Amino acid sequence: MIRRQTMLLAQFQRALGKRNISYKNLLALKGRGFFQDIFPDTANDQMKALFTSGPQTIYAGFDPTADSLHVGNLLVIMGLLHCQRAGHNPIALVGGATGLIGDPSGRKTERNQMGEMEIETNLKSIKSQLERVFKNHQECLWNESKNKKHLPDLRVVNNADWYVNMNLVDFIANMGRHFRMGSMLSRSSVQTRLEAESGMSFTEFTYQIFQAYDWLHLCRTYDCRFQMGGSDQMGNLMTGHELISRVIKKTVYGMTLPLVTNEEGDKFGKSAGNAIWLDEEKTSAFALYQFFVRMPDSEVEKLLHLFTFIPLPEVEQLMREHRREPEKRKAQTILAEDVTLLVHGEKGLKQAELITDALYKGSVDALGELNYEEVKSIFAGAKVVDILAEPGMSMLQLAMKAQCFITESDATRIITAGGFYVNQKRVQNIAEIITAGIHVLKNGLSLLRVGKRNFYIVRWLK
Ligand code: YSA
Repeated sequence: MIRRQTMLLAQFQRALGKRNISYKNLLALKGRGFFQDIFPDTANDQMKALFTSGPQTIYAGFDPTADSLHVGNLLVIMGLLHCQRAGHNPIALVGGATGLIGDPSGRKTERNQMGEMEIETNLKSIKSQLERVFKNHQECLWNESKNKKHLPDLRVVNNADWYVNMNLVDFIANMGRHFRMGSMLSRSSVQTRLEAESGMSFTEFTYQIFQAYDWLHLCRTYDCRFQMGGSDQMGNLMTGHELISRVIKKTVYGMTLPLVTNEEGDKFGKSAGNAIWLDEEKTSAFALYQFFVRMPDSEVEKLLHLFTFIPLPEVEQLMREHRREPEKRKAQTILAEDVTLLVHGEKGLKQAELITDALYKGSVDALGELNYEEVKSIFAGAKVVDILAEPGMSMLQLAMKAQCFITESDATRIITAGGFYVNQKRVQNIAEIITAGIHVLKNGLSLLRVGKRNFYIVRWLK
């Protein structure tokens, strides 16, 4: 019930455009806990002047090391979305070239080399995920008429495009001389690896050169003076800053975001156990929703700041309400709704809510809205039985036909004792007649349960 209410509230707020907070001066995002570091150190005033003088171009990069982005990457996407909301031009770079090299940042060992085919497949999915999230954001979390502002387009670029025809000798001869060995060796990504037993390959050592040159290329092509990335990207950003100041004498600015971690301090990412992916096939809308609904109270305020566009005073109000009745998980529910909307759109959120209702609220309506495949995937391990619909069938007959019990006396004893459920509702009368609409769902299925977790899916044949 509470979720229904918060859903209505959320829809109402969205309709009003209340969540349409936007920060023209992106530095104001500091108030939401967005930036870990901004450099150069002296940049605040210059950056503010640029942000408020007109549209700027900001980029962040994603390497195709897996076939999907994950919730950790979503923070960087949130950063780009804030840029877009403020009227700046976001660029998402996908690393067709850098993916082949492998970023050593934040890693203790060298990555296994990836094949070009694998990279190609991963690039495609990452690109379409980025586009989907930006589309969902525009459709579900941005109110154009209220803001009287059209969102600038997202530009997706692939760095393989500018390396593919590049001549190696020219590159080393012309660009190589601008990179200083001292600076490159001082990066913590390099230091950590040089100290480790396995050391560092030359390939990995060159990674920062490519990320730096990308920025130079984007700066020349799109006047892109800002780069964002997680805090593990700091060294790569600094190499870019140094290169650009040497080659085109322009000041560029780096913004790093804190690495989001769980309560135990493990980074949200693909290696931390149960990764939460943005790809629906790998993490369903329901699983993503539940991941955020289950967030501990200690994390939820921080995540509302980072992963929603709810204005800070509203977050405070929400947290006050939440602290009065924490058991209702109102703050977590709103967080889960907004993230699910962003990643999977209205349809995904509806689906996640229906499944939640079906599972935890015993809602017959919700169960009936799901198709057979969905019911089967939620109640994985349930036995599926096909039963011919015959008028006047009793509960006992149904239970026996579905093979829920071995003998009729077992069935009678367990059903009357309250251990039998049809569509998540307890049934104790063995003589009750099976009735469409009550026992047979809109989707032509019935879900039977014996005890806590023995599920049976009945497909009614006509
Ligand atoms: C960037 C710029 C270029 O010109 C070329 C390539 C790149 C990609 C970059 N070197 C990289 O490897 N990024 S990544 O694919 O590992 O991650 C994408 C972004 O998500 C990075 O900014 C990373 O810091 C961020 N990220 C990953 N897990 C995170 C996180 N941010 C916050 N919290 C987490 N848990």
